[in-house]
Amino acid sequence: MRIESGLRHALGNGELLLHYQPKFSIDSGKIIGAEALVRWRHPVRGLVPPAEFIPLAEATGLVVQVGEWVLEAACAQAKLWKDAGLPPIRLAVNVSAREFTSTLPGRVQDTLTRYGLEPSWLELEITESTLMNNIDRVIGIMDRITALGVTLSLDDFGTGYSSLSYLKRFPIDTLKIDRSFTIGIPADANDCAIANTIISIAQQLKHKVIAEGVETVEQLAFLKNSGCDEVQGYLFSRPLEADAFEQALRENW
Ligand code: G
Ligand code: G
Ligand code: MN
Ligand code: NA
Repeated sequence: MRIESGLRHALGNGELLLHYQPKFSIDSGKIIGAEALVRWRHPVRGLVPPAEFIPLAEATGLVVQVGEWVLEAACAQAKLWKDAGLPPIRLAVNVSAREFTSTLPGRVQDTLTRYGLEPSWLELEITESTLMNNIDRVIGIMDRITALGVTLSLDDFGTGYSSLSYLKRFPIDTLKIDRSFTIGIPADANDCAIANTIISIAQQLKHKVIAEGVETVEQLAFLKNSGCDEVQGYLFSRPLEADAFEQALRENW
């Protein structure tokens, strides 16, 4: 309860901020995008990671307001980078199941318009829990979002309920291999098999595939050999403050 009222206060009080974790093309080694990750700069507790407040925000519904703030902040930042002449990248925003409603496409369009931002700058990462709602409704919202030119990626793929028969109907651009699978590469034969299977599904459905949580050169070598397109993880970069990300982008694009 205290954390809930604290979070409500944080929203109005400018205590949330975004960090940006770069995403890299395996082929070129260049930064091709970033994932925006929210943090809460708490006056007493310091920098609170999302794992400590997003689940609560999801349970209380506050995640809708958090999500509104995140989309706004991410687009504002992308606009600053664009105006600074930085190379165009795709900035990914995590969207909770509770935010994935019929009002989302309009809000996305409105935000892009207000910032004068091309839709190619924005990606939404949705999780499998989003897909557990009425599937035709979800696909309708997805279609409206992709019609704007904004791409969708499927986060935490393979960790939850995912029906392969629906997967082919989703207008998604990218599948994300969850960190819980990446972690076992190359020692765990099951994790290797799962990663290879996800890559194969992505290729056959004409989606891109990114592995998250890449921490070792052995993982990178395996993923490259398996045909994975993109990587994200501590081997390359932790989530960075905006200035540090901008610096990384200038150096490695
Ligand atoms: O940055 P960190 O690894 O602590 O993030 C933990 C999790 O919190 C992420 O896996 C992500 O799913 C979630 N998360 C981070 N930022 C956001 C956000 O802006 N919105 C939502 N809904 N979830 C987020
Ligand atoms: O749930 P989601 O995948 O959106 O969140 C990504 C989270 O994973 C972020 O909080 C980020 O800080 C964390 N993360 C990113 N890369 C790595 C990594 O290579 N190793 C570990 N252990 N965590 C990572
Ligand atoms: Mn994510
Ligand atoms: Na994930």
